[in-house]
Amino acid sequence: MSRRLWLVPLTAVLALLGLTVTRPSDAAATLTVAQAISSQTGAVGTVTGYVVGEPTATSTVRTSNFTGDTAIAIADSASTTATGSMLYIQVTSAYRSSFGLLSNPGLMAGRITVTGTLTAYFSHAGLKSPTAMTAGGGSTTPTTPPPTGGTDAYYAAASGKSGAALKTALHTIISSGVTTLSYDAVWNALKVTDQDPNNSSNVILLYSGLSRSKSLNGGDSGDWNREHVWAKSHGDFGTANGPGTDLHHLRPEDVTVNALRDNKDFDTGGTAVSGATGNYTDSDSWEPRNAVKGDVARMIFYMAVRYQGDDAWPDLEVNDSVSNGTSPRLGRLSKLLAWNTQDPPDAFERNRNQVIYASYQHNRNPFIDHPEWVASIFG
Ligand SMILES: [Ca+2]
Ligand SMILES: [Ca+2]
Repeated sequence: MSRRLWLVPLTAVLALLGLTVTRPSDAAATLTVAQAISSQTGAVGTVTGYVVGEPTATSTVRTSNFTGDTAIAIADSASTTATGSMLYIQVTSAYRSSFGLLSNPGLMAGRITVTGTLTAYFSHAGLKSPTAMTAGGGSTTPTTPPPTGGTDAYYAAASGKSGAALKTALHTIISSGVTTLSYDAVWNALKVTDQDPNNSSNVILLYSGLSRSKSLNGGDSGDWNREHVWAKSHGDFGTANGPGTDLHHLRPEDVTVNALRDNKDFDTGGTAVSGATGNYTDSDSWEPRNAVKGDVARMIFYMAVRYQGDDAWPDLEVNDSVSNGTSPRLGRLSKLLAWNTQDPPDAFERNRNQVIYASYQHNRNPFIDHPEWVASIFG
């Protein structure tokens, strides 16, 4: 018998015995929730996912008004509502004060990583007897990959279009099937979308570029908070689910720096900003540091296309002014156009676009995927 022929029956025998060949490196890999659901073997595993509720029965998961600290449900997307796509986690006494939803409702939509026994809980795919639970994705979580086959399918309806027709097509694409977040859920989402690639305990602050602990979210000096890059007073859209909670333009920023940016339009010039090296400001405008000039521009262009006044929200548009006040306008267009070219999308910006698409809102910023579309629509 040749060696080649011998290998086939060996594999078949292993399959009959219910065994699979596993390389040692695979044993330590962090599982997705989908992988954990299909691996209910009674073995110990580590799973990462987003907190989506409190299971109270096999097919019942509470998403508010939590009743206890003893169980949580996690999923691969923060907006999952189908219990079949969830893993039920037993929260034993050692972890209840930190990971129970009654005590910590702010965990909702945050990512956690848990190690324990992969076995049924509530007669549902589960993980019991945890030996480790941590907030965040763990240090080994890879960068979220782009969609299989790229984004051409997502943008199919915009193919071959330019100018106003392109804007209209993109508006429809990025406004379809969108999940909106509550303003409270934005905290945990930013801890994922803006995680420091070199330190999973931290987020990167937009203007200052500093890496700061995720746990320092808040309103005091030294904390970071939720910067609306499209200042929310420009259109006065507030923080109800909508433009005021749209992750595509919300970024972590130091509380003091955020207050200095205030609701100013963007432009070059001014004096150096204390605590945010490379940023400049004067009485009516803000100039971000070079490394995020393009990021800022693409966020603003996204908002102008996403919000067209055909829903409950104002039609946001870009103009060349820096004295827009509370009108739904933001400037300065000529500088934003230049910044988009000067600072093209990098890995961090592309990753956050993908995370927002895959795990939160299910829409993309077209100008990160196709920066050349900026000039076609706004040039
Ligand atoms: Ca950049
Ligand atoms: Ca618009």
